[in-house]
Amino acid sequence: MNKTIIVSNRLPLQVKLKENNELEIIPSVGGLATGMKSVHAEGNGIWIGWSGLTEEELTDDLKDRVDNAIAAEKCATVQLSQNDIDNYYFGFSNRTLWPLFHYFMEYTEFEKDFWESYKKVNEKFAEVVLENLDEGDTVWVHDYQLLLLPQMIKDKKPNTSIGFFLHIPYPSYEIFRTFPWREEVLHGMLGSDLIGFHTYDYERHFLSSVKRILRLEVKFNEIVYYDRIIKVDSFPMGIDYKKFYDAAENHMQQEQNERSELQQRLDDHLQADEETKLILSIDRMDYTKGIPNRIRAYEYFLNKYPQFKEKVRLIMLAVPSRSNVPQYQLLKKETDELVGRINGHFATVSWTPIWYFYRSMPFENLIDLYTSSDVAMITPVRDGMNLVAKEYIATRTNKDGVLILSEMAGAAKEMNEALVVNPNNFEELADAMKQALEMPMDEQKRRNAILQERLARYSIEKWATEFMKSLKATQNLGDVIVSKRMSSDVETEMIHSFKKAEQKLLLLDYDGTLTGFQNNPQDASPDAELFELIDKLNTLENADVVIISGRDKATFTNWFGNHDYNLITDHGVWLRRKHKDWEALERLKTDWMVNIRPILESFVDRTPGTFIEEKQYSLAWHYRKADPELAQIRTIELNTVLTSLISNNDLTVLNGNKVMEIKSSSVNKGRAASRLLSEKNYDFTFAIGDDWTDEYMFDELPKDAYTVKVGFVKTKAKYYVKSNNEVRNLLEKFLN
Ligand code: GDG
Repeated sequence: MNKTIIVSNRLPLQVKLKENNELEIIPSVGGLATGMKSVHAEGNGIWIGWSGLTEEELTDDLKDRVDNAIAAEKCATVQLSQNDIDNYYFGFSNRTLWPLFHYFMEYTEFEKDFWESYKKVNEKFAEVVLENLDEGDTVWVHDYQLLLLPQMIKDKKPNTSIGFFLHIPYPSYEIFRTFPWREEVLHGMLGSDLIGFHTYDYERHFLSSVKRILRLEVKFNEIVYYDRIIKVDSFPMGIDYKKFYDAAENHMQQEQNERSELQQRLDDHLQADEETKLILSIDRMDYTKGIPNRIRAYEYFLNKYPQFKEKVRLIMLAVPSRSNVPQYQLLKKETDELVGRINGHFATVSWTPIWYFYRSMPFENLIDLYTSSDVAMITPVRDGMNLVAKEYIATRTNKDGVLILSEMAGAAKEMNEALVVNPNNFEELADAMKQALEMPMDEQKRRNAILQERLARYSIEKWATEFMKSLKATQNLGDVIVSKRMSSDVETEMIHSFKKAEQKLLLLDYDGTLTGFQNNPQDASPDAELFELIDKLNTLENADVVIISGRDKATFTNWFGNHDYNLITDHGVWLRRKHKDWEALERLKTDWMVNIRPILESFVDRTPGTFIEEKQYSLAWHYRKADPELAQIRTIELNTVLTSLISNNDLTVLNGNKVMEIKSSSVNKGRAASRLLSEKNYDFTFAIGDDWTDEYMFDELPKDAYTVKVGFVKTKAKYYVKSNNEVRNLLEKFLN
């Protein structure tokens, strides 16, 4: 039975060595572990990750015991050394990616050693995944520590269906572009078939980077990546709603003597005065969570609305996190000082404005805090989702309570009924606190009823199921493209017919086919290896090898002047046969150019990065270096502007690969190819090309011709190869 392999940095369990030297495995009860429960439980599903113990901590004897104990939980470990943890985890993950993706550029460290370690550790994860992977399995990779993993798996096992989910924000292109290893990381992620984010904003930022940095075609939310289509979508992560709701219900029914010590203290406070209120704040101690801002805003609130002094208390739980990273130490210091200063300044004999806990608490205490607080103030400066906000609402079984939520948290997108604030605007925060503390009960209930209904419906299980469903659906995405991959069987058959044939014609497009696609057309001149290949092909008996291109005659004369090749240029205007001079296949007018050129110039002026190439019989507007979105708008505009002009002049607009070319309607590669075909009785024809203009050629050739498209796009060719890197190898086959 096919299984799903879940991969995350940490396994959903903790390994503890007890005093009697026995091992204790404590499964995590966190959101992700719950959400993945059904996926993990299915068949022989397995979860791969780090156990939390370094290689140095694992003595030989302990290692096997830990492995076995973990295997019993359907998990497998990736062994990491202390050095790996320092560089890959605390280094690249937490000092490079975490701040960068949360817009903390000033905290971001671009360290080559961190990056090298990150690559090495992702390889280690890949090895363990590959050891456990069988044909037909699905892999679901989680989070920013493993951005390179999808591609590492796909390279080795191309048929594996791979999903990736990012739990933190994906930053705007303007941030991401500063990252030295941006291409590698994007390619790493694109090893997936489905890439999921919490919100549409992260999704569009990612697509924007893919378009601008890798210059890939993006159609709505699908990326064309060589011969694959990758789907990108948003899946806002939910919580285990029932768990929090039920825990709160049980909590409400507790007798006095069953209550925790914390709850008893909270009760004392609440009973001291009818009017007294609690505002809750819970987060990991992390600079993205906006803790100092929140404290300062609370101070501002007490000054702006002094009537709340002695009536309200901020309970702040800050859970220790990554405390060996310097910025976290600074943050802790700043928080301690702020709390001290405010408490010192405002406290009275019977009131301290802030109760501050720097520790983690057991689940029961978390429920104590959620259920006792009238208001929850969750105001991160940047947060992928924020589950605390959702958990607070889930515990409000009477539907009372007010959530103040930062608009910078992914959760704000789906929690409109909360008081959504900009965490940097103290005025707004102070007013929101007042509004929350004074909100009429019926309004609280109305808002929370809507929030709860959504949270109950889109639970964490639903989130996981939806993701898996979407991942499964990506398996059919490739079907829209009709041509078949050039397989080794087809190659063998093709070479067989080639050898048998008496008259053979090979039509080879140049740019993007025989050479790679260059940003600058001038840079695409032929290299020595290509000359050698064409020279050899030219020695084949009874075979006419023709380079057929949209390039102009002058460029080809310059490049191939000294070589005895068959050449067709300007999309079929000029032909130069071996040993012969150039001959015109078409007689064309060019007087239309004076009218069209100024129009193109005005587009060049308004579209940075574009330029005009003037050929003998056509004008081309190249936009490969322009911003892809602007270029898309401009091509639509230019097509419209040209519509009336071209019909009057018998012109055609060819929408090629990042180029629009205006030329006479009566010329195309198809007509040129037909002309050659009519001259000899070819019984074998082969044509290869990457561009839209090559479609004319594919269309005109006989049914039994071998037509090959370079790249994975809609085409009239029968076969395709993945990229132009494969073209030369394919042509070599004719020589064997
Ligand atoms: C990342 C993203 C995204 C907190 N304190 C205690 C405790 N918790 C639990 C909460 C909640 C979880 O930890 C925190 O989740 P968040 O979503 O708020 O934040 P991150 O840890 O930063 O998580 C985030 C998330 O991934 C999921 O994709 O939402 O944006 O940064 O479940 O209840 N639990 C216990 N004691 C504590 O003291 N038991």
